Amino acid sequence: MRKLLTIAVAGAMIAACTTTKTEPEPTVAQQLKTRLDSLMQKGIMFGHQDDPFYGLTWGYDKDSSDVKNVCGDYPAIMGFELGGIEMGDAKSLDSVPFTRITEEVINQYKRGGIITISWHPRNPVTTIDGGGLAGQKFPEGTAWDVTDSTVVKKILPGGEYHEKFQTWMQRLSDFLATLKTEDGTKVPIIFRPWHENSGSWFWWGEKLCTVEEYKALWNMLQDKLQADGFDNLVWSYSPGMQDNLTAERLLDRYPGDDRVDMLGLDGYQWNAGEGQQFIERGKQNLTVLCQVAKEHNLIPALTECGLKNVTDSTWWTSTLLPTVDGFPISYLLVWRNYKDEWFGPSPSKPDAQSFRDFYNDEKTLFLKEIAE
Ligand code: BMA
Repeated sequence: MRKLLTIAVAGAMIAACTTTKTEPEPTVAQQLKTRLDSLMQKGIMFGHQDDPFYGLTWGYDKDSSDVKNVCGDYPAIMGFELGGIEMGDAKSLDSVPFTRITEEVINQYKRGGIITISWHPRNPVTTIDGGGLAGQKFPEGTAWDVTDSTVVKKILPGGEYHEKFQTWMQRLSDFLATLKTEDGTKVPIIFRPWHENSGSWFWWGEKLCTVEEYKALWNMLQDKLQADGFDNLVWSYSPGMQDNLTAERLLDRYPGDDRVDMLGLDGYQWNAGEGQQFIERGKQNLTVLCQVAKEHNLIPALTECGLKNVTDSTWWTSTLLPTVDGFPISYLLVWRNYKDEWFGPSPSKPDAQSFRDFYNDEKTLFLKEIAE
């Protein structure tokens, strides 16, 4: 009897344990990852940098977008750039007021779209303290200033500029904290710092720091933002496209499976006649990207791409679509429509029809097809 009672009590305890055990609520970032995974089954999302701020024929109107003005729908993904926030500037390096960036991030979230953020922080060693670009000639002091090849080392713990960079990271953190709705809901963000590190045009580029220093840089920023409570960031690691990319090459500075959620590539076509090379290189790179992403349980994406000034009027359907066709990537994002250098469509340009055909293709996803 006593034995029976013991068994009954033990059984009840086990039952109580299993029924009361609750799964922890998924974080905002985990929820975005789940959404990205399921959207990937539907198609490839289209993204555009700085989409709601300015276009080729307008600037700072409300509810405008060159993409929407061409095809009637917003991009599924909008890219936003935070370069300048580290200085405490009011406007980004691309002249967008940070208050407007906060507004448009929230607008895109509320309409059911997805947000990705890049950051081209100035060079903390060569930049003039507190002085913006005053008196400095481009690229002096900018992210593209590679005159000092030991910047990363100098901002890591123990480095001469470590404290200065901590202030810069704090300013970034303070801005990210503004990305929430009125009821305090944090906006999910794909965050893509220290990108294109396989090239050497940014101060964090390949020839400017060792593998260990690069990883320490990644970890320093990630640890800081995690300590500040940002569980709404999906971390995207995005080197550049390369000729004959290999898995080893793609991963040679990879911060690790516990630190990365998305694996991206950035790759451009610079001249009209080079579409075939873009397709071939793109397919080769995407093959490796998708394979590695699968093995490491990462979400693959073409995190930046485009043809400079869209000088081929059929580019969207003759080049971009065949490049990505058949690859299970989450999204592709074309860079901003700046008057001197643009990558998106515009109603005022001859590629508008090709873009509408691209929009109508069943593989591409725009806002209306992803909004819940
Ligand atoms: C580059 C160019 C620059 C811009 C930077 C950050 O590719 O578009 O003009 O400042 O991105 O957005």
